Amino acid sequence: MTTVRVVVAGAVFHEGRLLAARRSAPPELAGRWELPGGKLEPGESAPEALVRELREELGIEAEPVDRIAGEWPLKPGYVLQVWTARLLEGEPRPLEDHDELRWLAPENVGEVDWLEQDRPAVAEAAARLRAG
Ligand code: 9L3
Ligand code: MG
Repeated sequence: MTTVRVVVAGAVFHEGRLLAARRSAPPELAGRWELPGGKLEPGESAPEALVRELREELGIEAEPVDRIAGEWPLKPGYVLQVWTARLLEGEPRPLEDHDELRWLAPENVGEVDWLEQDRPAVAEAAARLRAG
């Protein structure tokens, strides 16, 4: 049996902007921008994993809001799911796996070099921000 592992990422919104994070690792992904997140641990739901990952990677408290419909293949055996999330507390800092962060207005989301797999969810997140 093949088990597909889920990676959950957050489209974190605050004051009408979307948080983008530049990866510092692994080497083949370093320099590319993503919606921050990571792998589910055994027994975790996607929203639970997202809250944990955002705390570990960025030092923020965030509340998952809605799943963005879709599932995007990553490296073999992994798929990406994306949730919108609201920043509750803290100023994001690149504590782990990132070296730069940016808050992007919806009209500026195209300014960074997103990982291919994140692009459909980023487009949807920007559309939701534009819609208010
Ligand atoms: N990944 C792709 N897009 C994302 C995230 C959070 C992750 N928005 C890919 C990169 C890695 C794998 O998923 O190959 C696991 O991510 P992590 O645990 O290294 O963040
Ligand atoms: Mg991660």
